Amino acid sequence: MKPAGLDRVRLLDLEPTTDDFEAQLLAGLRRQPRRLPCKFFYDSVGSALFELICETPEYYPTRTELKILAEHAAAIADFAGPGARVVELGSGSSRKTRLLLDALREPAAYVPIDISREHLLNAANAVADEYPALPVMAICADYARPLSLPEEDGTRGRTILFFPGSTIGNLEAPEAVGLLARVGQWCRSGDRLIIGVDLEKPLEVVVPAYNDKAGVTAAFNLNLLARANRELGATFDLDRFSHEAIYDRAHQRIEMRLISQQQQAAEVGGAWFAFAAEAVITTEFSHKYTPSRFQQLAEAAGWSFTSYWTDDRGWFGVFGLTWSGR
Ligand code: AVJ
Repeated sequence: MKPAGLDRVRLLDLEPTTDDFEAQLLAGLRRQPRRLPCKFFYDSVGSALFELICETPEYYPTRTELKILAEHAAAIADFAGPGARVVELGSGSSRKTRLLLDALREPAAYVPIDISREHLLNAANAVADEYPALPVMAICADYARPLSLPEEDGTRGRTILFFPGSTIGNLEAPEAVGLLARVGQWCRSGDRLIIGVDLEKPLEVVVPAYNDKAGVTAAFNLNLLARANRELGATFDLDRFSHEAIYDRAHQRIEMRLISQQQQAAEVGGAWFAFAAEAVITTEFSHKYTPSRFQQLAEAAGWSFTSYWTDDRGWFGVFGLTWSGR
């Protein structure tokens, strides 16, 4: 049986491909230091593991951001204005979106964009079910690559880019500026960006968030190699790599790594890679900003600072930005 609402979700599938995974995995293993792009975490296993990370007691960002969105929903909706078309980057489970949609006045459409097709469709269908009057157009794509949005139809309010989760923190500053400038191209002057950003805070809070006791983050990290084995026939021995997450003070970021526990080799796409004992593969950066450093970054991309919402402890920031670039 088809889930209700399935007919109402239009899918634009730009097929973020697996050859992309193979090519980028090979390139990342060939360079020194070795580094793999974190977007490949999110196959269906990885997306499910990420949802579990959000439930761990240590991982504060999701629940802190949800609280901010719930508490300031009315102000955020005012900032968005009536008749908004909500375009979400990396929509995941769309849980945060509901808080926004509930507060908005007559949203014109919901356009979730995600790299993980199954996850995207499930979330888009659930939203379509719950908001019967809302047109939903799901886009399966890697938004880190050039992408033009389908034309919207006629009369509407603003385009609201919704980018929660502090995913922007996974990029290094120049790439982050590039992405925010690029998505600005979807906007007219006066359109909005509502973006969640994880902030600097005591390391006793940050570091455990990436080293949860139950080992969910470790499983999420190792899934990158497991995925390579599943999809590309790679031969990583998952028992001989371990998860590590350290805080790099010089760069104000968490760095997640996979560490080879012994000397070993693995085959990927016909090529062999040798790993010394303790060899490091960096798999993710997660930058922590101060509000003013993030504001500068957004302004460098053509967004002007309009509003800011945070929690009691100032752990996480939701920025309301206005497109002023061209
Ligand atoms: C949701 C991508 C921002 O960097 O905190 C969670 C991903 N990695 N635990 C983050 C993640 C390890 C997360 N982002």
